[in-house]
Amino acid sequence: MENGFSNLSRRTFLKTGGALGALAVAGGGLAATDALFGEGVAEAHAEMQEKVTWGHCAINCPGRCALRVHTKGDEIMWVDTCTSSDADFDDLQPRACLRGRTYRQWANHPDRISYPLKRVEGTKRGEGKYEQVSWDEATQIIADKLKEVIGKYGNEAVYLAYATGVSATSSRPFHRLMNLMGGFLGYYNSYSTAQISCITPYMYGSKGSNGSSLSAGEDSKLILVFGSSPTETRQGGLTTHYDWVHLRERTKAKIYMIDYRMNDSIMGHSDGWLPINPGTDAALVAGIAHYLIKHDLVDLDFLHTYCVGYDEETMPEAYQGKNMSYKSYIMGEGYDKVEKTPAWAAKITGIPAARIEELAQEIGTTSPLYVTQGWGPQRRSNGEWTAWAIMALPCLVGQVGLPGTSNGTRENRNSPSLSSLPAGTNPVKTSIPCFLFTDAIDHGPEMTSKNAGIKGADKLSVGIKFLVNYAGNCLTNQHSDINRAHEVLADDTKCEFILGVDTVMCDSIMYSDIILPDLFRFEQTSQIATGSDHGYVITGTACTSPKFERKTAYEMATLVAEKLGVKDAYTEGKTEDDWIKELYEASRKKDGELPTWEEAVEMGVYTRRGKPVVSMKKFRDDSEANALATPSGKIEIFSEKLLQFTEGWELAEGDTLPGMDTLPAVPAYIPEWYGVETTTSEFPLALSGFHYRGRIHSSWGNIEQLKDVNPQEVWINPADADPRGIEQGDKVRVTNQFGIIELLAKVTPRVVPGTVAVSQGAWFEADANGVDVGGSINTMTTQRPSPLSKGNPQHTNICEVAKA
Ligand SMILES: Nc1nc2c(c(=O)[nH]1)N[C@H]1C(S)=C(S)[C@@H](COP(=O)(O)OP(=O)(O)OC[C@H]3O[C@@H](n4cnc5c(=O)[nH]c(N)nc54)[C@H](O)[C@@H]3O)O[C@H]1N2
Ligand SMILES: Nc1nc2c(c(=O)[nH]1)N[C@H]1C(S)=C(S)[C@@H](COP(=O)(O)OP(=O)(O)OC[C@H]3O[C@@H](n4cnc5c(=O)[nH]c(N)nc54)[C@H](O)[C@@H]3O)O[C@H]1N2
Ligand code: SF4
Ligand SMILES: [Mo]
Repeated sequence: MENGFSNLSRRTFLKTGGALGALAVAGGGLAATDALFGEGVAEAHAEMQEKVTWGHCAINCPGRCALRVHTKGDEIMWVDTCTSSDADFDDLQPRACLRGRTYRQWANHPDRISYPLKRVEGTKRGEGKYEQVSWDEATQIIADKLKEVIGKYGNEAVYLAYATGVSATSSRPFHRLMNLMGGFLGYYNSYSTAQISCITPYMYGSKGSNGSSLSAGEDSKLILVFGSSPTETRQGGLTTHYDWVHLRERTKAKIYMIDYRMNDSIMGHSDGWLPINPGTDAALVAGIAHYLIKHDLVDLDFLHTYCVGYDEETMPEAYQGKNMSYKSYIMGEGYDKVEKTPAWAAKITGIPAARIEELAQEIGTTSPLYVTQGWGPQRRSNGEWTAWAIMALPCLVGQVGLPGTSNGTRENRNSPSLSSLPAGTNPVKTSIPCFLFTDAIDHGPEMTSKNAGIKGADKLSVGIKFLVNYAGNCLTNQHSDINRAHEVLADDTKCEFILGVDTVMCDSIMYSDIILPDLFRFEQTSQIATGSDHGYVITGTACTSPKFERKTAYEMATLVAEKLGVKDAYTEGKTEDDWIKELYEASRKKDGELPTWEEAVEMGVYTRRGKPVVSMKKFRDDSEANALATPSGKIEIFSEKLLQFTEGWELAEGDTLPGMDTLPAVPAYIPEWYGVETTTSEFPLALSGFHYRGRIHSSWGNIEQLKDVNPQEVWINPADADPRGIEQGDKVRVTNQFGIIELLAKVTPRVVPGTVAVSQGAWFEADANGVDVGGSINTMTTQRPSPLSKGNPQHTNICEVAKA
C-alpha cells in the first residue's frame, strides 16, 4: 500500500491510466482519519478521484526535472518524480531534487500571490503595502502608464528586467507585447556568465559553453576542475550531476578540484581538493606556465600552429617587439614586469610553491588532460581574465581537441531544441549590460559606451522609467548592494512605474506598483527541453484549475494588449495552448525524432540518448578548413581585438594591472578590488559566495522544510574562528562597507583560511536596525561592474565577522 491511498503501484497506474488518467482509490485507516478531520470527511476524500499529471520544474536550474503532480479534488496532494519503477525510462530519469518535490509547499504557501495587487497610495515602494484590485483596473493602470511613459520619454525608457524564474517554451509574453508597442531598451549579458561569455569570443571566437562533455573526461588521465560543483549546481534531471557521478565511477584519471571551498562534488575524495584563495586562479595558471616554460614542457608546436600571442613568433605584426605576448607577461618582461614564478603564485594563491611545481610537472607530462571550469571563478571583479587564464592552461600543453581533453570552458550540454514564443523584433537597438539597470534608473543619460558598456548607441538618451519584472528577484535580492538598490527603486520619481509578476511576495516584487499573480508551469500546459549528455523534453498539463484569480503570463499580457488596442496582433487569434502546440510542431519539422504532440503529452517525459562531444575536434583536425571566428582564425592568447575595443575606456582604480592604463590583452592575474590581496584592517577577510543546494537563488528561500536542512551559514575556517571566539552554530554578524548580515557560523576546515563563504540567495530581511537577519550576501556585494564585460562581480567582497 502506498501512502495509505492506493494498493496499485504507480507503475500500474501509469500504464493503465496514462499521464492524464484518473482512478478511484480504496483508502485505508479511515477510522483514524475520522478522529482527525471529522466523520465522513476521510471517506469523501477517499472516494475522490486521484489524478496524476506531468509537469516540470521551470526554475533557472539546469535540471529542469520531471514532476508528477498528484491531485485529489482539484488540490495538490503531493509531488513526486520519475522513479526506477518507471521501467519505461530505463536509467534515464530526469528526477526532481528535494526542492522540486516541495513544490506543494510553495504552491500553497502563505506568501503565494492570489490576486492582482496595487501599491497602497501614499506608501513607498519596498514597504510592501498592497490592496487587491480587479484585473480590469490593474491592466488599465499598466496600459495607461505604458502609453504615458512612451509618449513622454520614448520606448528606450521601457525595460524588461533580467529575471530567470521561468524557463519554458512560452516564457516571453512581455517581450512580445513590448515589441508590438514600439520596443524597449535591451540588455546583454546574464548574471550567470557575464565575464566568461564576454572573454570566450576573444579567445575562441564563440560564446558560451563549448567545452567537451563531462563524460569525454572518462578517457582522460588528469582532470582539473576549476570552481565548479555539479553535485550542487547541476542537480536533478539528467544534467551534469548525472554525468559527474558516472565520471567519478568510471574514470581512472586523477581528479583535482580547485576551489576555495571543499565543495560537495569532491566529498569522499578529499585528496582531490586543491584549496586556493578565491579570485587567484589566474595567478595559479601563471605560476604553472612559468614552470612549464622553464622546464620545456609547453607544447610549442601546438602554440605556434594553432594559437596567436603565446610568444613573439606568433604576435600580430603591429605588436611585435613590444613584450606584449603571454610569455613576456609570465617571464616578467612585459606588462607589470613581475616574473610569475611558483613562489610568486604561492603568496597569492595560498598554495605552496612546491605543490604548484608538482602540479605543473603533472600537467606537463600527463595526457589526455581535461580542464574545465564552472562559473564561480568568473563571477568576480577579475573574472574575464580568470576565465581566460583557465582556458589558456590546456592550450599551453596542447591538450585541446583530442579525445579525453576539453578546452577549459564549461562542459558541453546537449538538448533537443524547441522553438519559443516569437517575441517579434525590437525596434530599439540600444542595450545596457543587465547588471547596470539600477544605474540606468538612477542616472541613465550619464551612461556611455566608454564608461558603462552601452551598445547600439554612444549613450543612453533617457533613464529607465517603466520596468517589467516578470519572474525575477533580481531587482534587489539577487542584484548587488541591496541597500543601494532599495534607495534607487523606492524613489518613484526615477523609475515611474514597476510591474511585478511572480508567484510569491519576494523582496523584489515589493517594489512593484502593480503585482500580477502568476500560475506555476505545472498549473498550465507547458513544455521544456534540456539535457546534458542525454537530452529530454517534458510536456506538462495543468494539475489543477487556476486558483483564486491567478492567470498565466500569456493571459495577463493578452489583457494588457487588449487595453492597448493590440490584442489581435498579440494573440494572432491563438490561445497559449495553441501556440505551444504550433511551436512544437515547428520544432518537430526540424527534428523528426521528436514524438507527436499527443505522444509527448501521453509520455510526459521524452528522453534521448546522446553521445559525448570532444570540443574543438574539427579545429584540431584541420585548423585551416575549420578556422575559428577570431580575427586570426586561431586561438588568441593575445587579443588585439580586445585592445581595440577598449581603446579610450575610462577605467577605475584596480580595473587593470598596477602601473597600466589599459586592460591587459593576455590572460593576466589582476588582483581583485575586494579580494585576498586588498583586505583592510577594518575588513580583513575575503567574502565569497556560492550557489546553494537549499535553493535555486532565492527560489524556495521561504520554504521552512528546506531551510531546516539547509541553514543559512557563513563558512569560516577554525584559524579565523578561534581568534574571534566563534564556535560552530554561533549566531554571527558579517559586516562590510555595504551592510550587515546575521546568520549562523559553520566552523569548518572546508574553507581556506582568510576567506569566509556565504551561499547566495537567502531572503533579505532587514530588522529595525537595518541588519539583514535573512543573511542575504547581496546586502554586502558591490554595484561596481567588472571592467570589460560590465558584469556582476558578486563573489568579490571583503568583510569582518564577529559574534552577534
Ligand atoms: N542548487 C543550486 N543549483 C544552481 C543554482 C542555485 O542557486 N542553486 N543556480 C543555477 C544558476 S542560474 C547558475 S548560473 C549556476 C551557477 O553555477 P556556478 O557559477 O558554477 O556556481 P558557483 O557556486 O557560483 O561557483 C561554482 C564553484 O566555484 C567556487 N568558486 C567561487 N569563486 C571561485 C574562485 O575564485 N576560484 C575557484 N577556483 N573557485 C571558485 C565556488 O565555491 C563553487 O564551489 O548554478 C545553477 N544551479
Ligand atoms: N551574490 C550573488 N548574487 C547572485 C548570484 C551569485 O552567484 N551571487 N548569482 C546570480 C545568478 S547566476 C542569477 S541567474 C540570478 C538569479 O536571480 P533571479 O532570476 O532573480 O532568480 P530567483 O532568485 O530564483 O528568482 C526567481 C523569481 O521567480 C519567481 N518564480 C518562480 N516560478 C515562477 C513562475 O512560474 N512565474 C512567475 N511569474 N514567477 C516565478 C520566484 O518566486 C522568484 O521570485 O541571481 C544572481 N545573483
Ligand atoms: S530545482 Fe533543479 S534539480 Fe531540483 S527539481 Fe527543479 S530543476 Fe530539478
Ligand atoms: Mo545564473
